[in-house]
Amino acid sequence: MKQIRISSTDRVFVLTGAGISAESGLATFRASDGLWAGYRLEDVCTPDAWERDPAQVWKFYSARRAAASVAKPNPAHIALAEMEASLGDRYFLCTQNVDSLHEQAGSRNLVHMHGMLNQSRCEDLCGVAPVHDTRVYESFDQVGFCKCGARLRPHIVFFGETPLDMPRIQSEIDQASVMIVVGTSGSVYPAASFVNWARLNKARTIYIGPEAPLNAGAFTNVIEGKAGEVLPGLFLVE
Ligand code: BV8
Repeated sequence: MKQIRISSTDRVFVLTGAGISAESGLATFRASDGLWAGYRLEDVCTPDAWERDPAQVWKFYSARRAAASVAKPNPAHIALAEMEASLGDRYFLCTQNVDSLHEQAGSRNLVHMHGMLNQSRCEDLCGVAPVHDTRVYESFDQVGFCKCGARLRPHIVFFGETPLDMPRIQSEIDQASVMIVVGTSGSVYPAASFVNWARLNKARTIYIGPEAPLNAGAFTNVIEGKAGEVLPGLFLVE
């Protein structure tokens, strides 16, 4: 595989999706045996779902916590952490994933734009910060309460809710000369628009995954393959 140069002046923005965690054993969303195969989005990942059946939402996210608790970073997570170590503050990682595999691999300068499995937050957004919470709730009556008395919910961005850290993400995209997107179908916005924003700034845009994403046309390079096999050694950082 021909290596892709990262020059001494390049600034890199990386976006990852569920595909980068697939080789760590975590299900993606839209694969035939994926997360959504067992659930309807509307039943587990919307504010209405939370209002209507919070127990079902916690059942879904508790199962995700259990799966994530035994997953380990794969060579793709490690390759990105090594790229960050080489580039320092010329590297930024935005993940759509809610697992902590990037952190476990050594990534430091990152945001989780759709939240994190290992945190819970006040359902009323009372102002109390999200709390570290890895509990796998067997039943809804085990779910704790916020200091304000409201129920705790997963610290997850549901459909219809505003993604986290958007001002920081926008600023990093505006400064990036290279955008690397790994393992995402390009089906959810605004994440699927990031590549278009990068192209507006004349950035090189590279996609890595086994099948072309829905927004494949916006990429200067589409490299087909599994992230854990293709990413290590793909980029030559000068
Ligand atoms: C918002 C929660 C306003 C955490 C998630 C019409 C047009 C534009 C927008 C909309 C629209 N209609 C509705 C919207 C808005 C909506 C949206 O996009 N809906 C979709 C369905 C059309 N978006 C929202 O509501 C968002 N909020 O828009 O607010 C706003 C906008 C801008 C600024 C301020 C406010 C909030 C969306 C967040 C929803 N929460 N997750 C969780 O449960 O995990 S979304 C969830 O699905 C993920 O977080 C991720 O973002 C998304 C897509 O999943 P992927 O990661 O791409 O996974 P998928 O299974 O789809 O694909 C896996 C890929 O991996 C595949 O391509 C596969 O080939 C590849 N792969 C497989 N194996 C490997 C691999 N790749 C590499 N290596 C491998 N081994």
